[in-house]
Amino acid sequence: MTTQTAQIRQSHAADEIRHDWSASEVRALFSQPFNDLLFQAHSVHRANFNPNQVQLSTLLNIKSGGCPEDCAYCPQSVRFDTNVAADPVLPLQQVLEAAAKAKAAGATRFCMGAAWRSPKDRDLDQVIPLIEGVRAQGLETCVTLGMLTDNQVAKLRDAGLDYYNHNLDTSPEFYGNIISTRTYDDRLNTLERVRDAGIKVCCGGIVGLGEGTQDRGELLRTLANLPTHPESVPINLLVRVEGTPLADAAPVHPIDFVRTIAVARVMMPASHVRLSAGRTNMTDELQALCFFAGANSIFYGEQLLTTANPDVSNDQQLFARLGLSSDRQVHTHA
Ligand code: SAM
Ligand code: DTB
Ligand code: SF4
Repeated sequence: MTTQTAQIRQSHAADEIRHDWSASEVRALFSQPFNDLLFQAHSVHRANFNPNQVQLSTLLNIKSGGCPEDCAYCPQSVRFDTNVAADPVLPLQQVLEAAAKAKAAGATRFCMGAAWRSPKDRDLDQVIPLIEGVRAQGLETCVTLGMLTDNQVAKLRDAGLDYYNHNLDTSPEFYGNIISTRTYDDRLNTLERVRDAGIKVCCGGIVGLGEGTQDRGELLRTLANLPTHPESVPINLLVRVEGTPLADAAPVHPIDFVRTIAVARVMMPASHVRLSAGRTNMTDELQALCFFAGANSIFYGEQLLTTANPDVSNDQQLFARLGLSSDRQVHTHA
Protein backbone atom coordinates (compact mmCIF):
# COMPACT_ATOMS: atom_id res chain seq x y z
CA MET A 1 0.00 0.00 0.00
CA THR A 2 1.38 3.42 -0.87
CA THR A 3 1.46 6.15 1.75
CA GLN A 4 -0.88 8.19 -0.42
CA THR A 5 -3.44 5.37 -0.54
CA ALA A 6 -3.22 4.88 3.21
CA GLN A 7 -3.94 8.54 3.70
CA ILE A 8 -6.90 8.47 1.36
CA ARG A 9 -8.29 5.38 3.06
CA GLN A 10 -7.80 6.63 6.59
CA SER A 11 -9.51 9.90 5.78
CA HIS A 12 -12.96 8.30 5.46
CA ALA A 13 -14.80 5.04 6.04
CA ALA A 14 -15.82 2.93 3.04
CA ASP A 15 -19.49 3.87 3.40
CA GLU A 16 -19.10 7.54 4.30
CA ILE A 17 -21.07 9.81 1.99
CA ARG A 18 -19.11 12.99 1.39
CA HIS A 19 -19.92 16.20 -0.46
CA ASP A 20 -16.69 18.08 0.17
CA TRP A 21 -14.17 16.50 -2.19
CA SER A 22 -11.26 18.77 -3.07
CA ALA A 23 -9.61 18.81 -6.50
CA SER A 24 -6.33 17.56 -5.02
CA GLU A 25 -8.03 14.61 -3.29
CA VAL A 26 -9.59 13.57 -6.60
CA ARG A 27 -6.27 13.92 -8.41
CA ALA A 28 -4.71 11.70 -5.75
CA LEU A 29 -7.41 9.06 -6.25
CA PHE A 30 -6.77 8.95 -10.01
CA SER A 31 -3.00 8.88 -9.75
CA GLN A 32 -2.74 5.92 -7.39
CA PRO A 33 -1.19 2.70 -8.66
CA PHE A 34 -3.95 0.76 -10.44
CA ASN A 35 -3.99 -2.08 -7.92
CA ASP A 36 -4.34 0.30 -4.99
CA LEU A 37 -7.21 2.15 -6.69
CA LEU A 38 -9.00 -1.08 -7.60
CA PHE A 39 -8.59 -2.50 -4.11
CA GLN A 40 -9.99 0.67 -2.59
CA ALA A 41 -12.89 0.89 -5.05
CA HIS A 42 -13.79 -2.77 -4.65
CA SER A 43 -13.69 -2.45 -0.84
CA VAL A 44 -16.08 0.51 -1.01
CA HIS A 45 -18.26 -1.45 -3.42
CA ARG A 46 -18.49 -4.49 -1.09
CA ALA A 47 -19.25 -2.29 1.93
CA ASN A 48 -22.27 -0.86 0.14
CA PHE A 49 -23.57 -3.43 -2.35
CA ASN A 50 -23.74 -7.10 -3.14
CA PRO A 51 -20.72 -7.18 -5.52
CA ASN A 52 -22.28 -9.91 -7.69
CA GLN A 53 -25.50 -8.10 -8.46
CA VAL A 54 -26.03 -5.76 -11.41
CA GLN A 55 -29.08 -3.62 -12.17
CA LEU A 56 -30.46 -3.82 -15.74
CA SER A 57 -31.97 -0.78 -17.52
CA THR A 58 -33.34 -0.90 -21.06
CA LEU A 59 -33.37 2.19 -23.30
CA LEU A 60 -35.90 3.26 -25.89
CA ASN A 61 -35.58 6.31 -28.14
CA ILE A 62 -39.16 7.62 -27.99
CA LYS A 63 -38.40 10.71 -30.13
CA SER A 64 -35.46 10.39 -32.46
CA GLY A 65 -33.36 13.07 -34.17
CA GLY A 66 -33.81 16.68 -35.23
CA CYS A 67 -32.40 18.14 -31.98
CA PRO A 68 -31.40 21.82 -32.19
CA GLU A 69 -28.51 21.45 -29.68
CA ASP A 70 -24.92 21.08 -30.90
CA CYS A 71 -23.51 18.41 -28.52
CA ALA A 72 -20.42 17.36 -30.50
CA TYR A 73 -20.82 13.66 -29.66
CA CYS A 74 -24.47 13.31 -30.59
CA PRO A 75 -25.84 11.71 -33.77
CA GLN A 76 -29.27 13.23 -33.07
CA SER A 77 -28.23 16.87 -33.47
CA VAL A 78 -29.83 18.45 -36.54
CA ARG A 79 -26.50 20.17 -37.18
CA PHE A 80 -24.60 17.02 -38.16
CA ASP A 81 -25.05 14.77 -41.18
CA THR A 82 -25.52 11.39 -39.48
CA ASN A 83 -28.36 9.51 -41.20
CA VAL A 84 -30.65 9.84 -38.17
CA ALA A 85 -34.13 10.90 -39.23
CA ALA A 86 -36.22 13.35 -37.19
CA ASP A 87 -39.26 11.36 -36.05
CA PRO A 88 -42.33 12.22 -33.94
CA VAL A 89 -42.95 10.69 -30.48
CA LEU A 90 -43.58 6.92 -30.71
CA PRO A 91 -47.16 5.71 -30.23
CA LEU A 92 -48.12 4.33 -26.78
CA GLN A 93 -48.65 0.78 -28.03
CA GLN A 94 -45.16 0.55 -29.51
CA VAL A 95 -43.62 1.81 -26.27
CA LEU A 96 -45.64 -0.62 -24.14
CA GLU A 97 -44.57 -3.53 -26.36
CA ALA A 98 -40.91 -2.56 -26.03
CA ALA A 99 -41.29 -2.25 -22.24
CA ALA A 100 -42.95 -5.66 -21.98
CA LYS A 101 -40.11 -7.19 -24.01
CA ALA A 102 -37.51 -5.52 -21.78
CA LYS A 103 -39.24 -6.80 -18.66
CA ALA A 104 -39.47 -10.33 -20.06
CA ALA A 105 -35.72 -10.25 -20.80
CA GLY A 106 -35.00 -9.27 -17.16
CA ALA A 107 -34.75 -5.46 -17.09
CA THR A 108 -36.04 -3.67 -13.98
CA ARG A 109 -35.98 -0.13 -15.37
CA PHE A 110 -37.19 1.28 -18.67
CA CYS A 111 -35.53 4.52 -19.81
CA MET A 112 -37.13 6.63 -22.50
CA GLY A 113 -35.04 9.25 -24.31
CA ALA A 114 -36.15 12.16 -26.49
CA ALA A 115 -33.94 14.34 -28.69
CA TRP A 116 -35.20 17.65 -27.33
CA ARG A 117 -33.35 20.70 -26.03
CA SER A 118 -36.33 21.24 -23.71
CA PRO A 119 -39.81 19.81 -24.25
CA LYS A 120 -42.78 22.05 -25.03
CA ASP A 121 -45.74 21.52 -22.71
CA ARG A 122 -47.57 19.69 -25.49
CA ASP A 123 -44.52 17.42 -25.97
CA LEU A 124 -44.60 16.56 -22.28
CA ASP A 125 -48.33 15.75 -22.51
CA GLN A 126 -47.40 13.05 -25.02
CA VAL A 127 -44.79 11.55 -22.69
CA ILE A 128 -46.95 11.36 -19.52
CA PRO A 129 -49.13 8.43 -20.75
CA LEU A 130 -45.95 6.55 -21.73
CA ILE A 131 -44.58 6.90 -18.19
CA GLU A 132 -47.90 5.83 -16.66
CA GLY A 133 -48.23 2.87 -19.01
CA VAL A 134 -44.69 1.58 -18.43
CA ARG A 135 -45.07 2.02 -14.68
CA ALA A 136 -48.30 0.02 -14.75
CA GLN A 137 -46.27 -2.89 -16.14
CA GLY A 138 -44.25 -2.97 -12.91
CA LEU A 139 -41.06 -1.43 -14.27
CA GLU A 140 -39.18 1.51 -12.82
CA THR A 141 -39.41 4.48 -15.17
CA CYS A 142 -36.76 6.93 -16.31
CA VAL A 143 -37.00 9.65 -18.95
CA THR A 144 -34.44 12.01 -20.46
CA LEU A 145 -36.07 14.94 -22.25
CA GLY A 146 -33.65 17.86 -21.91
CA MET A 147 -34.08 20.96 -19.76
CA LEU A 148 -37.29 21.29 -17.72
CA THR A 149 -39.29 24.05 -16.02
CA ASP A 150 -40.63 23.71 -12.44
CA ASN A 151 -44.09 23.11 -13.80
CA GLN A 152 -42.90 20.30 -16.09
CA VAL A 153 -40.96 18.64 -13.28
CA ALA A 154 -44.12 18.69 -11.13
CA LYS A 155 -46.09 17.03 -13.95
CA LEU A 156 -43.51 14.26 -14.25
CA ARG A 157 -43.51 13.71 -10.50
CA ASP A 158 -47.31 13.54 -10.43
CA ALA A 159 -47.19 10.93 -13.21
CA GLY A 160 -45.11 8.76 -10.87
CA LEU A 161 -41.78 9.07 -12.71
CA ASP A 162 -39.01 7.34 -10.74
CA TYR A 163 -35.81 8.74 -12.34
CA TYR A 164 -34.84 11.67 -14.55
CA ASN A 165 -31.62 11.35 -16.60
CA HIS A 166 -29.75 14.57 -17.31
CA ASN A 167 -26.01 14.23 -17.81
CA LEU A 168 -23.34 16.82 -17.07
CA ASP A 169 -21.19 14.95 -19.61
CA THR A 170 -17.80 16.45 -18.67
CA SER A 171 -16.05 18.98 -16.42
CA PRO A 172 -17.28 22.59 -16.20
CA GLU A 173 -13.94 23.65 -17.74
CA PHE A 174 -14.15 21.35 -20.79
CA TYR A 175 -17.91 21.73 -21.38
CA GLY A 176 -17.61 24.67 -23.80
CA ASN A 177 -15.44 22.55 -26.14
CA ILE A 178 -18.34 20.11 -26.59
CA ILE A 179 -21.57 22.12 -26.41
CA SER A 180 -22.19 25.80 -27.18
CA THR A 181 -26.00 25.91 -27.18
CA ARG A 182 -26.46 25.64 -23.38
CA THR A 183 -24.37 26.16 -20.27
CA TYR A 184 -23.26 23.93 -17.42
CA ASP A 185 -25.47 26.02 -15.13
CA ASP A 186 -28.49 25.26 -17.33
CA ARG A 187 -27.85 21.58 -16.65
CA LEU A 188 -27.32 22.11 -12.92
CA ASN A 189 -30.57 24.11 -12.69
CA THR A 190 -32.64 21.29 -14.19
CA LEU A 191 -30.93 18.77 -11.91
CA GLU A 192 -31.82 20.89 -8.88
CA ARG A 193 -35.46 21.16 -9.98
CA VAL A 194 -35.70 17.40 -10.45
CA ARG A 195 -34.11 16.71 -7.06
CA ASP A 196 -36.30 19.26 -5.26
CA ALA A 197 -39.43 17.68 -6.75
CA GLY A 198 -38.49 14.33 -5.20
CA ILE A 199 -37.65 12.52 -8.46
CA LYS A 200 -34.52 10.36 -8.29
CA VAL A 201 -31.56 11.70 -10.29
CA CYS A 202 -29.61 9.82 -12.98
CA CYS A 203 -26.60 11.93 -13.95
CA GLY A 204 -23.20 11.07 -15.35
CA GLY A 205 -20.99 11.75 -18.31
CA ILE A 206 -18.92 10.60 -21.24
CA VAL A 207 -15.28 9.50 -21.35
CA GLY A 208 -13.47 9.95 -24.68
CA LEU A 209 -14.47 13.48 -25.74
CA GLY A 210 -10.81 14.55 -25.81
CA GLU A 211 -10.90 15.53 -22.14
CA GLY A 212 -7.99 14.93 -19.76
CA THR A 213 -7.87 12.99 -16.51
CA GLN A 214 -8.31 16.30 -14.72
CA ASP A 215 -11.67 16.81 -16.50
CA ARG A 216 -12.86 13.31 -15.59
CA GLY A 217 -11.99 14.12 -11.99
CA GLU A 218 -13.77 17.46 -12.08
CA LEU A 219 -16.91 15.89 -13.57
CA LEU A 220 -16.96 13.32 -10.76
CA ARG A 221 -16.21 16.01 -8.19
CA THR A 222 -19.15 18.09 -9.44
CA LEU A 223 -21.44 15.05 -9.16
CA ALA A 224 -20.18 13.97 -5.73
CA ASN A 225 -20.33 17.49 -4.29
CA LEU A 226 -24.01 17.96 -5.25
CA PRO A 227 -26.18 18.24 -2.10
CA THR A 228 -27.35 14.65 -2.75
CA HIS A 229 -25.45 12.13 -4.88
CA PRO A 230 -27.30 11.05 -8.04
CA GLU A 231 -28.83 7.63 -7.36
CA SER A 232 -27.61 6.54 -10.82
CA VAL A 233 -24.32 7.59 -12.39
CA PRO A 234 -24.02 6.53 -16.05
CA ILE A 235 -20.43 6.49 -17.31
CA ASN A 236 -20.55 6.39 -21.11
CA LEU A 237 -17.60 5.58 -23.34
CA LEU A 238 -17.99 7.82 -26.39
CA VAL A 239 -19.61 6.04 -29.34
CA ARG A 240 -17.83 7.68 -32.26
CA VAL A 241 -20.54 8.28 -34.85
CA GLU A 242 -19.72 9.13 -38.46
CA GLY A 243 -20.75 12.70 -39.27
CA THR A 244 -20.40 14.05 -35.72
CA PRO A 245 -17.45 16.36 -34.93
CA LEU A 246 -16.08 13.63 -32.60
CA ALA A 247 -16.17 10.84 -35.19
CA ASP A 248 -12.37 10.64 -35.14
CA ALA A 249 -11.75 11.34 -31.45
CA ALA A 250 -8.74 9.49 -30.02
CA PRO A 251 -9.71 6.19 -28.39
CA VAL A 252 -9.56 5.98 -24.59
CA HIS A 253 -7.11 3.53 -23.07
CA PRO A 254 -9.20 0.81 -21.37
CA ILE A 255 -7.24 1.14 -18.11
CA ASP A 256 -8.08 4.85 -17.98
CA PHE A 257 -11.73 3.97 -18.42
CA VAL A 258 -11.60 1.51 -15.50
CA ARG A 259 -9.94 4.17 -13.36
CA THR A 260 -12.88 6.51 -14.02
CA ILE A 261 -15.36 3.84 -12.90
CA ALA A 262 -13.27 3.12 -9.78
CA VAL A 263 -13.02 6.78 -8.77
CA ALA A 264 -16.78 7.21 -9.31
CA ARG A 265 -17.36 4.24 -6.99
CA VAL A 266 -15.07 5.63 -4.27
CA MET A 267 -16.59 9.12 -4.41
CA MET A 268 -20.26 8.04 -4.59
CA PRO A 269 -20.27 4.84 -2.50
CA ALA A 270 -24.01 4.23 -2.42
CA SER A 271 -24.89 5.21 -6.01
CA HIS A 272 -25.44 2.79 -8.86
CA VAL A 273 -22.56 3.34 -11.29
CA ARG A 274 -23.70 2.34 -14.77
CA LEU A 275 -21.41 0.95 -17.44
CA SER A 276 -23.32 2.73 -20.22
CA ALA A 277 -22.74 3.50 -23.91
CA GLY A 278 -19.70 1.99 -25.60
CA ARG A 279 -19.94 -1.62 -24.41
CA THR A 280 -19.94 -2.99 -27.97
CA ASN A 281 -16.34 -1.77 -28.15
CA MET A 282 -15.33 -3.37 -24.84
CA THR A 283 -13.94 -6.83 -24.31
CA ASP A 284 -15.42 -9.14 -21.69
CA GLU A 285 -12.25 -8.68 -19.66
CA LEU A 286 -12.61 -4.90 -19.65
CA GLN A 287 -16.24 -5.15 -18.55
CA ALA A 288 -15.25 -7.63 -15.83
CA LEU A 289 -12.67 -5.14 -14.53
CA CYS A 290 -15.34 -2.42 -14.54
CA PHE A 291 -17.67 -4.63 -12.47
CA PHE A 292 -14.81 -5.32 -10.06
CA ALA A 293 -14.07 -1.58 -9.86
CA GLY A 294 -17.65 -0.88 -8.78
CA ALA A 295 -19.91 -0.69 -11.84
CA ASN A 296 -23.22 -2.30 -10.86
CA SER A 297 -25.64 -1.37 -13.61
CA ILE A 298 -25.73 -1.63 -17.40
CA PHE A 299 -27.88 -0.70 -20.36
CA TYR A 300 -29.37 -4.01 -21.41
CA GLY A 301 -30.92 -4.71 -24.81
CA GLU A 302 -29.68 -4.58 -28.38
CA GLN A 303 -30.17 -0.86 -28.93
CA LEU A 304 -29.05 2.28 -27.06
CA LEU A 305 -30.76 5.32 -28.64
CA THR A 306 -29.51 5.36 -32.24
CA THR A 307 -26.54 2.97 -31.89
CA ALA A 308 -26.06 -0.69 -31.05
CA ASN A 309 -25.57 -2.30 -27.64
CA PRO A 310 -24.42 -5.91 -27.02
CA ASP A 311 -26.89 -8.73 -27.68
CA VAL A 312 -28.88 -9.86 -24.65
CA SER A 313 -27.56 -13.40 -25.17
CA ASN A 314 -23.95 -12.12 -25.01
CA ASP A 315 -24.66 -10.26 -21.79
CA GLN A 316 -26.34 -13.31 -20.30
CA GLN A 317 -23.29 -15.41 -21.17
CA LEU A 318 -20.96 -12.81 -19.66
CA PHE A 319 -23.04 -12.66 -16.48
CA ALA A 320 -23.00 -16.46 -16.19
CA ARG A 321 -19.25 -16.55 -16.72
CA LEU A 322 -18.70 -13.93 -14.01
CA GLY A 323 -21.33 -15.33 -11.60
CA LEU A 324 -23.24 -12.05 -11.77
CA SER A 325 -26.99 -11.89 -11.38
CA SER A 326 -29.47 -9.15 -12.04
CA ASP A 327 -31.61 -7.48 -9.36
CA ARG A 328 -34.57 -9.60 -10.47
CA GLN A 329 -32.85 -13.00 -10.29
CA VAL A 330 -32.59 -15.10 -7.16
CA HIS A 331 -29.04 -14.67 -5.99
CA THR A 332 -27.00 -17.87 -6.04
CA HIS A 333 -23.41 -16.66 -5.79
CA ALA A 334 -21.97 -15.61 -2.45
N1 SAM B 1 -31.65 15.44 -25.28
C1 SAM B 1 -31.57 15.01 -23.93
C2 SAM B 1 -30.31 15.47 -23.25
O1 SAM B 1 -29.36 15.80 -23.92
O2 SAM B 1 -30.30 15.46 -22.01
C3 SAM B 1 -31.71 13.51 -23.78
C4 SAM B 1 -31.04 12.56 -24.76
S1 SAM B 1 -29.27 12.63 -24.86
C5 SAM B 1 -28.98 11.64 -26.28
C6 SAM B 1 -28.74 11.68 -23.45
C7 SAM B 1 -27.27 11.45 -23.23
O3 SAM B 1 -26.77 10.49 -24.12
C8 SAM B 1 -26.33 12.62 -23.40
O4 SAM B 1 -26.32 13.50 -22.32
C9 SAM B 1 -24.99 11.92 -23.53
O5 SAM B 1 -24.38 11.79 -22.26
C10 SAM B 1 -25.36 10.55 -24.09
N2 SAM B 1 -24.83 10.37 -25.45
C11 SAM B 1 -25.33 10.89 -26.58
N3 SAM B 1 -24.59 10.54 -27.66
C12 SAM B 1 -23.59 9.77 -27.18
C13 SAM B 1 -22.48 9.11 -27.79
N4 SAM B 1 -22.26 9.19 -29.11
N5 SAM B 1 -21.65 8.37 -27.01
C14 SAM B 1 -21.86 8.30 -25.68
N6 SAM B 1 -22.89 8.91 -25.05
C15 SAM B 1 -23.73 9.64 -25.77
C1 DTB C 1 -26.85 7.86 -20.83
O1 DTB C 1 -26.03 8.28 -19.99
N1 DTB C 1 -26.52 7.17 -21.90
C2 DTB C 1 -27.69 6.83 -22.70
C3 DTB C 1 -28.85 7.39 -21.83
N2 DTB C 1 -28.16 8.03 -20.74
C4 DTB C 1 -29.89 8.22 -22.41
C5 DTB C 1 -27.62 7.27 -24.11
C6 DTB C 1 -26.40 6.74 -24.87
C7 DTB C 1 -26.52 7.16 -26.28
C8 DTB C 1 -25.43 6.59 -27.15
C9 DTB C 1 -25.51 7.05 -28.55
C10 DTB C 1 -26.78 6.67 -29.27
O2 DTB C 1 -27.20 5.48 -29.25
O3 DTB C 1 -27.37 7.53 -29.94
FE1 SF4 D 1 -29.89 16.94 -28.39
FE2 SF4 D 1 -29.50 15.49 -26.18
FE3 SF4 D 1 -28.21 14.91 -28.50
FE4 SF4 D 1 -27.52 17.10 -27.19
S1 SF4 D 1 -27.33 14.99 -26.43
S2 SF4 D 1 -27.89 16.95 -29.43
S3 SF4 D 1 -29.50 17.74 -26.34
S4 SF4 D 1 -30.39 14.76 -28.13
